[in-house]
Amino acid sequence: MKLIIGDKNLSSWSMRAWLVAKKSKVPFEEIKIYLDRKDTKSEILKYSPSEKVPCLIDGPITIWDSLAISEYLAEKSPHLWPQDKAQRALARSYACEMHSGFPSLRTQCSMDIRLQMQIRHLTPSTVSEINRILFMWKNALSASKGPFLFGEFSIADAFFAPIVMRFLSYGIQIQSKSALGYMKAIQSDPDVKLWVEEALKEKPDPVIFNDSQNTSL
Ligand SMILES: N[C@@H](CCC(=O)N[C@@H](CS)C(=O)NCC(=O)O)C(=O)O
Repeated sequence: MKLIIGDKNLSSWSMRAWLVAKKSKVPFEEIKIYLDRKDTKSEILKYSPSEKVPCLIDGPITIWDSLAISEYLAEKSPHLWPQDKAQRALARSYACEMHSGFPSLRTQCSMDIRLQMQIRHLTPSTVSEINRILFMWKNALSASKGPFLFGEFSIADAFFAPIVMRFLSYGIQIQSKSALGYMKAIQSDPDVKLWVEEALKEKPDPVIFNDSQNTSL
């Protein structure tokens, strides 16, 4: 299998699929395409018809979108979802809500693992999305007793791992004890650690500004 991903520092959807692939225990080759460069789109298009990463290639099968990739891998490695039917349904709801939701948080606090700051202003919709996430985490963790949302690491945790990265980068003040414990568990996971280590090693391209009007890359 080949997994096509974006920068480890920036690509939250790649991080989700990559964590699921690691936890699946199915060996894979990783192909990294740096985002926001002149040739990003054409490079991604060599593999992914959606022009987005992540994309998984398994022989003749191409799967794009982090959730589709996760479900594909869960067919090979059923331990990626909880065993219990009701828990599995709940874990899927968590992952799907993450996949389709939280637009304000994703826009205002995009993943940037190298970034360390204290954000001064959060929009009301970002605040309410953060509170929703904390409420979801509290409910799952109080039922499972942790360390992960449904006990063992599942696809739901892979989907929330980039949220933990954002909370850390933007200095989001979390008071919930269970959320702090969960964030520690995510940070201490060996695969998350490896992703973060590799993100820290990436060298961003310097951005050169100029005074011609309306030029981008
Ligand atoms: N819904 C998609 C979103 C994928 C996505 O937006 N990927 C971004 C990187 S995190 C991308 O490929 N951007 C490249 C571009 O827009 O040029 C998923 O879950 O995989």
